[in-house]
Amino acid sequence: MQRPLRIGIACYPTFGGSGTVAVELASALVARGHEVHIVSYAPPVRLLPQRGLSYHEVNVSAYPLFKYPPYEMALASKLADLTRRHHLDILHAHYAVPHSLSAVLAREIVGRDKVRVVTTLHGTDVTLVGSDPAYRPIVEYALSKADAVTAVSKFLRDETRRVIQDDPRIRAIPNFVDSRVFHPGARGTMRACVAQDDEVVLVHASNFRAVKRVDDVVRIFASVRRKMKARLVMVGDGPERATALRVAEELGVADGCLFLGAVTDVAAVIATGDAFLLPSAGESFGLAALEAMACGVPVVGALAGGLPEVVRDGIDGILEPVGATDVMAERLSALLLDCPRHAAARKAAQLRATEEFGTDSIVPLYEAVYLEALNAP
Ligand code: GMT
Repeated sequence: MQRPLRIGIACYPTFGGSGTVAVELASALVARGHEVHIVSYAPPVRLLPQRGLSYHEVNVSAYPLFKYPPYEMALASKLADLTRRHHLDILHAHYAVPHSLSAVLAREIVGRDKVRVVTTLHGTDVTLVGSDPAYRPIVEYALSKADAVTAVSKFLRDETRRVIQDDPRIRAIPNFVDSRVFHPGARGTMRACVAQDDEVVLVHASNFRAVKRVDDVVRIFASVRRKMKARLVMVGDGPERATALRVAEELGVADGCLFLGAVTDVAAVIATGDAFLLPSAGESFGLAALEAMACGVPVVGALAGGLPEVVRDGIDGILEPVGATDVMAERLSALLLDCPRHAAARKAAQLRATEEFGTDSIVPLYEAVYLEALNAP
């Protein structure tokens, strides 16, 4: 890096996904000497105190006329104000809707000679929300006006080029994992709290939206449990939690399911797993799967979206078509009963996560994008 940069990051504060990537990136950038300002409507869940990293809250004023308070305008004003006060070089928007538009507006307010805009696409901001006619024109506009656009997988890059705009500037930068936090050593601390010694532990972590197919998670667990003593640990919460509970009761396995909600030490819980289940209908990347792999936990998932760019079928996990829960469970049971093969999958998962998706390999790619955006005509 030529010189330390001053970077504003706009993101969602919620559990998992794009907010996590934004915060982890901010922390890694600060560790590399940059100054980072995170902007959101609430403190992001994984944000920890760190010198050089500050948090700024967007306040959306209520007014009787506003049925829909204009958050994107308040965010744009905040970003413009921060750019002026802290002489920001880069505004980095995570998740296109509405952050990319707000960042472009802020740049228009302060001038392109002062700050440049980078947008990182995370998934449904393209595949679902971004392609909705209600938002599509604005996403297309904001992306075309950004100085650089990245997507978290090749799948999402190609999907954006297919669905939103065929812009060759869009490049893939995969998500990354901090192996000081997610590592196999975290396993010992919580394993005894979630299961007995002779039980196999299957873990799932998500925001329990329909796309995660949490009912499939329970189905896989129920099939595995017919062959061995097992426990299912469910991390997170969301709209499909009741569905997962209902299916568990219907299949007679509710007593083996542990719904933990939003835990603070995600790494310690994920590391208790003998396998991680992520049979989503589509994942642009699957950050939770990568975090599990870094903990030495093989992944069982669906052959969809960007997950095959992370998990290698038959090496560090099992990938089958969406909804093929019987085959997933059959292959997983065979793996769990074959100790040497399971140990090899654990090792392969951990090596892949740390060697291919480590913080030190990926964060410089973002620094290069920042430089390119700054040097663009
Ligand atoms: O696109 C979403 O569903 C939201 C986003 C989030 O903020 O949770 O998740 C996406 O971004 C993650 C981080 O880049 C990816 O690991 C997830 O695969 C992706 N989710 C989906 O594509 C469903």
